[in-house]
Amino acid sequence: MTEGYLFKVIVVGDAGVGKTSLTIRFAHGYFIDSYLMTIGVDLYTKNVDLGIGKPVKLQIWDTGGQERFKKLRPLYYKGAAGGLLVYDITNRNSFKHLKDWFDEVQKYCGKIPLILVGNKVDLIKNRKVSVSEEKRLAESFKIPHYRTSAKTGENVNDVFLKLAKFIYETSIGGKNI
Ligand code: G3D
Ligand code: MG
Repeated sequence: MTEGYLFKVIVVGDAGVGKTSLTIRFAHGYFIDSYLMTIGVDLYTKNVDLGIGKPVKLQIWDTGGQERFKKLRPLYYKGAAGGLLVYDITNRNSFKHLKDWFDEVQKYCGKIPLILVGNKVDLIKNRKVSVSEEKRLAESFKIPHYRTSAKTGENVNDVFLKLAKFIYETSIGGKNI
């Protein structure tokens, strides 16, 4: 009998956009497992309640600042059930590079559930990406879009929960545990 689900979640985007901060903000206070740290990946796990009567565990893989380290990629992407595509709303380049990140995820993982995440919304006054640009990109990727702040916590839980639901509903990559 199925007792629950385990979803591997990846968080991709340029260095400095806040991937580690978002992950730690979400997983804070829960068991942190860093056994892959030596190969440049930190692993965080957190249970989420999707109201489905079975536990869902998110296992979040965070690169240890080696976003562009090619050798790590196959391992990092292998078996990912879904992911966050993160940019920094105050950094135009991080937005421009999203297409590359999107293509890379598709190359290694196929069509897994993804969410577009504009982080650092607490710095909205310094935004360098317009609402219409964000909207257009999310539409072209056909994925939902959120703005978050790892600093204030705004939308952080929601975005991971939304992704967990999205993965569950599409039932791709969920493993029984
Ligand atoms: P990364 O894992 O994608 O490389 P980090 O990004 O989580 O290491 O964050 C990079 C920097 O951005 C950090 O600042 C971090 O504190 C900051 N940061 C992350 N999320 C937010 C946010 O939501 N709002 C604001 N204002 N800052 C954020 P430092 O100064 O340590 O480089
Ligand atoms: Mg990091």
